[in-house]
Amino acid sequence: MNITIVGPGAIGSLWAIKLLQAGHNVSLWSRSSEISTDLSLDERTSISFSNNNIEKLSASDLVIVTVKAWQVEEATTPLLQYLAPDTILMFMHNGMGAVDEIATQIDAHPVVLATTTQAAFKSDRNNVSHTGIGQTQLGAFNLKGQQCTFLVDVLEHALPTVNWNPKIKTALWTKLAINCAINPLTGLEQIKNGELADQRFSETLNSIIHELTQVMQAEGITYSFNELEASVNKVIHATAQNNSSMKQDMFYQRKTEIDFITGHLIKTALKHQIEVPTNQKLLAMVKERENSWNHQD
Ligand code: KPL
Repeated sequence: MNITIVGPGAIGSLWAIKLLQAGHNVSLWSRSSEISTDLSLDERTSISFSNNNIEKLSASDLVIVTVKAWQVEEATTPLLQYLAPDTILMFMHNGMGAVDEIATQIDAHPVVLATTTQAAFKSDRNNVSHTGIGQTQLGAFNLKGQQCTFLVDVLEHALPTVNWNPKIKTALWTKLAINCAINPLTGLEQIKNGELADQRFSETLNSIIHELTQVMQAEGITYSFNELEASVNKVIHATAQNNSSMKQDMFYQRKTEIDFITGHLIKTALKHQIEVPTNQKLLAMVKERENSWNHQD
């Protein structure tokens, strides 16, 4: 297939290399003005990808957008004019709500949502490490997206394991719940994920999870408090040594994904008239920190 990866950060670069090694024609689209980008995975020989090539973009069968949730609109909409209507758009990022914001603009295309627990780290613009083996779930965003189950084979061959989930919303909410529990606290406290197992966080984590359970239930996703707590604890232990994406963003004083993680939870809670004070407080604290950097600029 002809595949373009939009936003080759850590996860995008990992998929670019794996898909190319699986035999596909892969090119990149990024903010950089260079016409080619060398990427090397786990310190092996570097591979040269063409970057920002309109001809290759126009010939794409599949465009995988791996930018952060808050960059989805600005990264995707300028590219639509170059795409054929049958080009498949796949979005893979933390958080929810970003694709809904551009739903009407992209509805002519088959649209697929992806969520992954593969972990990757980019030490600089050319080097990516595959730091954790995970699982990728795909599901349809629109009617045309339902015809794209074959993508499971394409992606599975490149970087297993990949599944089609007809209830992708449940998978996205489950990941969102884990991010709501782990990301703001690790970002604000600048601690590794594993430190959340400490007793001093149990009360806050309990109320985050309690609020999540209520909102998810209202959305038709029935997780009991105990089930959700178990899922969160499992990830805290499995990724104990990880620096969460929000911890890293806040360390480098970059804009965080909070609006599409905790922010999405709060928006949904409002819709159902559910009170979520703990999550609201965490959103306010992360925003306050973000604003303090902007004032310094
Ligand atoms: O997705 C993550 C992130 O850091 O954004 C978790 C699951 C919390 C792993 O670090």
